[in-house]
Amino acid sequence: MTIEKYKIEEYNHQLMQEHQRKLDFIKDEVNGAEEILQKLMDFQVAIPSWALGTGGTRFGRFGGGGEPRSLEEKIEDIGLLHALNQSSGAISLHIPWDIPENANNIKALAAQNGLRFDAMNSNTFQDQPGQQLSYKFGSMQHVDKAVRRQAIEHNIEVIKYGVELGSTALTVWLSDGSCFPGQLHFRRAFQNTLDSLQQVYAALPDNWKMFVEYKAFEPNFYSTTVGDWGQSLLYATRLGEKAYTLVDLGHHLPNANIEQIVALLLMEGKLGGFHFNDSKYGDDDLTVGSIKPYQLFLIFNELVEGMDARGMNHATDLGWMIDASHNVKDPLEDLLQSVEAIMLTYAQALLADRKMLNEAQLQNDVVAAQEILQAAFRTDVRALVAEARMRAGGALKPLAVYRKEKVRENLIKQRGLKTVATGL
Ligand code: AOS
Ligand code: ZN
Ligand code: ZN
Repeated sequence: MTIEKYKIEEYNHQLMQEHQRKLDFIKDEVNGAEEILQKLMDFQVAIPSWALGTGGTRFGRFGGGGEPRSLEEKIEDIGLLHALNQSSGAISLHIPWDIPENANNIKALAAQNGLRFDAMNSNTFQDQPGQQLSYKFGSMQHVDKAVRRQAIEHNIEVIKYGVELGSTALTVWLSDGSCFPGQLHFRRAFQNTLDSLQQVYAALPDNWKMFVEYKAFEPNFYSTTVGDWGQSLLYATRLGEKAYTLVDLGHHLPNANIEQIVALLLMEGKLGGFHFNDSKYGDDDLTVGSIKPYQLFLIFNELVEGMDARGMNHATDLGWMIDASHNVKDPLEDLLQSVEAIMLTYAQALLADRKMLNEAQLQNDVVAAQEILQAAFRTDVRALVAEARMRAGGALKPLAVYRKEKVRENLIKQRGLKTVATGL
């Protein structure tokens, strides 16, 4: 299903008066509105191919229907999101869930939908039908060299698919670790993992990056072999300049100061990519900004400050992706909400008066520092984000158009009620 451009324009037209009034107000309030608008238009967040279907827990899964049945349909779904918000112009694939049978056709379809290929993801956390050796006790950390070899070869194959599609990054998330004390020799697990990663790294094309994603727990519940940013940074540093740490917001122990982690990784030039989501407890993979919007703002504040300090391009120098799971919402509606939350928070971070903040910090003026940050966080930037979207050809209110156009109902009609997308 597609939504024609003229339809989006019609919906925008109906809202124009109200929008203009709000836009005039905010443009009056903030400095550099045009510059912010341009940055918002440039900023794109990749959608993972595995977030388009209903997610589940180990207790159950309640599908909503109309889920994409193939890579082509996944691209169509993301194309739809991108048509509405003009901020989801990239797709992140997972192998073997998304093996492209014909890379040229897939590339052409993505281009038609205005999408590029973001980081490729490997999968050594599940055994696939017909797979020779099991990952039950880990992949790259495994005590058996043959299992490690299998995991290495799989990652090299993922790079090969990525090259065909024009991707330039590999994200390695390992579920390796242990469930019980004594199960694993920590140093040996680290060394085996490093050695395996080194062999994958050696197969990276020159213009590629490798992202090493960390996670505190799950599916292993006693130790994780890439468990935190310290371990990820250690691997990335040992691997070389093409290797970076990837921060997934849901992968920390409770109350971790993620903004500080981000600041230091950026300082070291070792922050490579981001997986956005939100959580109340563990790796809940909830809609971005739905639980802790102020934390998200503080993270964006460090991202903008740290990237500017290094002269980095906000839109292209880091890999931005949503990594979420949708148990009760329509996945596409949830993704629209997540992208909106990211854009709003990015806009607020761009507003923060960094010069004043720096002065307050140097004066130890704690109250002023808080006021400056909260003034930005409390600014209603919705009209700015909507304006950027409209200028790029998107909808002022993407979610409203999605509902008015009865997208889910149409997808169910086309694809059926019982379809199940590959993913988690
Ligand atoms: C797993 O928890 C990680 O967040 C991964 O980035 C991702 O969700 C996974 O690769 C998808 O299966
Ligand atoms: Zn992730
Ligand atoms: Zn995760």
